[in-house]
Amino acid sequence: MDIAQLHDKVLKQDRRALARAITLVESGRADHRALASELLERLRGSGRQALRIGLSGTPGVGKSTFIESFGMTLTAKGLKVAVLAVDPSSARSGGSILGDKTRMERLSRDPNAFIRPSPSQTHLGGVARRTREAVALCEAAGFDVVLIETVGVGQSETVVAEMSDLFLLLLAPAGGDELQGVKRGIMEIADIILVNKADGDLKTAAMRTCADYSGALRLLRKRPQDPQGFPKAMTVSALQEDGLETSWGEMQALTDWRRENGHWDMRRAGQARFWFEEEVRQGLLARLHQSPAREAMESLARDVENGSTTPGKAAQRMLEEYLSR
Ligand SMILES: Nc1nc2c(ncn2[C@@H]2O[C@H](COP(=O)(O)OP(=O)(O)OP(=O)(O)O)[C@@H](O)[C@H]2O)c(=O)[nH]1
Ligand SMILES: [Mg+2]
Repeated sequence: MDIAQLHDKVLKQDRRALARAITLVESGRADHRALASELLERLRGSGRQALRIGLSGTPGVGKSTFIESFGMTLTAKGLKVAVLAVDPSSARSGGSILGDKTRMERLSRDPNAFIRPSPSQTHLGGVARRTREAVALCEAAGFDVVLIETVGVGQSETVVAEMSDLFLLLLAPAGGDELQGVKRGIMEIADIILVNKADGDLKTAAMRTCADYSGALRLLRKRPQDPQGFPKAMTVSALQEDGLETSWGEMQALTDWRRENGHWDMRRAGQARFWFEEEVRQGLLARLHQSPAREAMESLARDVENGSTTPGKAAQRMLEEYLSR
């Protein structure tokens, strides 16, 4: 594979080259990893930055519908939009973005849009790196907006938030008692809560839910990266394409403020540090499962079991002899 050529084509936004580059970063093969690293290192020089928007919501809340109509709103403005997904549960069927590519029919045919199905991986750490690198590729290819979708299960929201400039939480209209259903930790990372399906019979309930969440957001601790009025909740209808322009306006207002006040750069720097540390942690963990560390671990564990050494002493030996190089 010619990395220099791939690099040039990605920079020129050649979609097939971009797809190939993403396949490369998704590969687990050692030689592919090396090529992917080289490609990413070269592309780092492009200096291009997209607005990375993380989007989370439970199954059925309308993520796909929203991405399609919101994506179309953006492409109609001449913006180039890429859609990626973090989907940690390989067990999940039907709702995956892969199946969605047919559902997001209009957007996937739009020349200004690029939709990439989520890599089929069970390990969240692996998915995180691949998605993060795919985001970097889309950025280098000159996309203005990169949407990163995840289903609201477990920690995937946090992973997506750590690679986004903005984090959107999509909710469905509900009775007030369901407010507790959204974990506090998720509320705390949301920049904008969108209560979807604010149309027809559901409109009143959506407005009530929105008011409930507005109240709940006001009770959260003030974050330095927010101007007055953020984080905020608002209603949209992805199906009827209502409120999309308004929500885009809010996203821009928030982004502009953060850029002007240094929070954009600070957040990106913090994220770069976070992912560096995370990679080191993951790399160390991986080495525990390789020879000779694996065998040493087993043998020392037996020594600890039969009392011939202490856990502390054995751990020290393990770290110094087998993981220090
Ligand atoms: N009334 C109404 N229905 C909507 C709206 N948005 C989505 N829906 C419907 O809600 C259902 C689920 O929508 P999807 O967009 O597939 O939801 P999703 O969050 O992508 O679901 P998963 O991919 O399974 O996680 C579909 O029947 C949509 O037509 C909306 O704004 N209003
Ligand atoms: Mg979907």
